[in-house]
Amino acid sequence: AWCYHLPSCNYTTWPTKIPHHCSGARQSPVNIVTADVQADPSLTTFSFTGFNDSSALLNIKNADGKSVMVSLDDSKMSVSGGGLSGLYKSKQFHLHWGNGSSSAGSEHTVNGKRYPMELHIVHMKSTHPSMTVALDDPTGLAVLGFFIEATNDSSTPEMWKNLTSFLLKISRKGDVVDIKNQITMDGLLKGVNRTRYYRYLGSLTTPSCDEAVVWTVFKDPIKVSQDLINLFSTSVYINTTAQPLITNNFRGVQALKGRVIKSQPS
Ligand code: BO1
Ligand code: ZN
Repeated sequence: AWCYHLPSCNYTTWPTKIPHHCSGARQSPVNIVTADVQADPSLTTFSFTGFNDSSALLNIKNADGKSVMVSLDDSKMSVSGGGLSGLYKSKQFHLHWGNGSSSAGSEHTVNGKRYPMELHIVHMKSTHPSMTVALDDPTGLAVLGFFIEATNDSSTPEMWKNLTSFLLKISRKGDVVDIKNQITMDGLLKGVNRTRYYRYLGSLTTPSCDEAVVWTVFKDPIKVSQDLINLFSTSVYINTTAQPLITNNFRGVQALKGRVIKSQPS
């Protein structure tokens, strides 16, 4: 088993314990060095379908004591454009965060800067019959990553209060709560410029680290109040409430190994 909180099972051990994938040539996350990013005119704007549909967010779960995950209705939510080939259906989103006292919780970094949190919306290429098949395709998944930056309450999108109000109900591993018709993806992404992003080919950031992900990391962060950010590191546990809280559930940055990160021409 792997973990985030113990040296004996954290991400520094994954490459040896899970050698098939976690030590490959296109691992994620990475540090984005903005001076090395290359312009790519094929990186057009995205089309987002169902991001305004509150019935597309099904439930919120303490996902295996590793993260908080919202399941998405892939018959209602999808993305296309953005330099992706074809349609990718939305499966789930989840979050990565720190330990509350430090402001470091994101997986990707920009010029070495780590944000307090990162949100990942996981998509699967619509032509694939299953996740197993998609994970064998170098572009089978598209993950949209959004940094979360701490701000004062007044600019926090209202929808983050709705989302975080469920955290105390999913304290224990496996806990799940229905959230249908209460939250929209657009509401959580309110105020974020979704036209400027980084693009590179990478992997899942957790075991089995499959190298099947077209990564999009948006430049503009979501602004969420520090109080609401702190609820993640103080509400959800790795197992029961007698065990540690889920904190610092991010992987360290991986070597680019010759990869080039792209962005739109300015
Ligand atoms: S991430 O976005 O790179 N942090 C990431 C990490 C792990 C997964 C997805 C995204 N795991 C996969 C599971 C599949 C599952 C799929 C969608 O997520 O390996 O079994 O179907 O939920
Ligand atoms: Zn993730």
